[in-house]
Amino acid sequence: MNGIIEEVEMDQWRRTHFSSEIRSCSENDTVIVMGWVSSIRDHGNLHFIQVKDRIGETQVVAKKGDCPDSVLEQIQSLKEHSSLAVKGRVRLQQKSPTGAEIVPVELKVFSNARNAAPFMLQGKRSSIGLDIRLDLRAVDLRRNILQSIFRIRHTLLSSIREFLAKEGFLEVNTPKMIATATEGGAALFPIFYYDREAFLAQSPQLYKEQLTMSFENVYEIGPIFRAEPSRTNRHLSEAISIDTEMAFADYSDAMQLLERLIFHVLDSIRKNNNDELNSSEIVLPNIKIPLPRYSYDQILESLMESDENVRYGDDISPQALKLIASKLNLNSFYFITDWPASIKPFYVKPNSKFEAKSESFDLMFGPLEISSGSTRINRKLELVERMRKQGLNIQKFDYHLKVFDYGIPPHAGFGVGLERFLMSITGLENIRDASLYPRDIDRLAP
Ligand code: AMO
Repeated sequence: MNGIIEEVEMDQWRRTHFSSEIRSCSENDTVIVMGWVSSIRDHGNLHFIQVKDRIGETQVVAKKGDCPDSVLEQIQSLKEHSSLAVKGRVRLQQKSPTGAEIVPVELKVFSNARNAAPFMLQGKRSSIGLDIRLDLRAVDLRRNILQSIFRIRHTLLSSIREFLAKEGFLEVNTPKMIATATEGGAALFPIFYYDREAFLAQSPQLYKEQLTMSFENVYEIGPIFRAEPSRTNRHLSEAISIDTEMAFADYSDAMQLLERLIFHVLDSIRKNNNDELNSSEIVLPNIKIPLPRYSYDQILESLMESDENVRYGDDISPQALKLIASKLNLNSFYFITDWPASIKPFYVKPNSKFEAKSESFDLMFGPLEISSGSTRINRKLELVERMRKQGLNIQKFDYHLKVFDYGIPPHAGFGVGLERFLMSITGLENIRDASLYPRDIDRLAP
């Protein structure tokens, strides 16, 4: 028979075991597993079905004579991706990939897959175009490699929360509908806010600075929105930013916090994601802290020695960063510090001795920027002066500037792009795979 299997309700059926728990059952125990079909091998009268759930995978073996004919008939029509429950007997089996398998007694198919997915589930990296996968992202996310990446992401986020809480940081959420820009270079998405124009927040920058007045150390993990007109493999229109801000600290304190945070995250992933690391090609970077630090001047000198066409005060282009990373053999995390004040946003503090430089840093991974941070200006007049120099409309920032009349402490912080951080530690080449539902200039769905 090769038709569509009747779809039924769960009714009273509930999962008794996750797939990975089958191996600790006794021979002939009756179990119910629930999940979806990740692969089917058909040898005529013998069928092997892999059933996957959120913990792992188990093998169901249906052989004529061993299981009811009605179940065998259902299995003959089963398609990969269908969602189902299998009630069966456990058979301990050395040869089975997980040491035990299930001989089915009854099957409930909840939802049949109508189509074959246009990509392989098991492949480590997919050769299918990214767009085809993203168009069917919910199914794409069933692929093993993406399962590993998003489980690693989960550890990354929980270990960051754990680390920052221990360091005395309070988790906050700041408005995402805002009145003014904060990050000069990046374009804003305008929105309608009742009868006024407003914008989606590019960064929680000004709010996190303000919150150092009352809470000293704060962090936020939330979306940032940037109208990026370019199509690169490292820009999204909506990204997740891990922002920190701390009182009574400067940029060297912020760098130390960031490198310790990275160390802690890598350590937690090593401890918690053994399965993901063993079953994929992911090789976590090994780091030692303190991370290497290069000043902007050192990078520029090195570029000039290589006849790159750069001038003091220029931003360092992606091509120049590639050149530097390969010339200095920088294939892991390092800092570039003390950037020219002229190319940093208005809130970044110029160096008190050399005004042209700023107390700032970027955290890099090879040629990829992962984070920026700095000491911030905490005096109103200085801030107004910097805003004026950058041609900003000072009146529009009135809501922010008035806070500076009430004793804001010296403060510093950084913002880490979550997707870029995940790319760097998992070796992803395209940022879109580090986001569940990426947004870019061409993509607003799914
Ligand atoms: P910056 O603009 O450098 O700094 O952003 C911080 C980090 O956010 C990530 N990021 C992005 N990731 C994907 N797509 C994008 N379009 C994108 N834009 C930024 C990067 C980047 O390093 N307020 C400061 C941070 C601070 O000083 O605290 C800021 O937003 O990884």
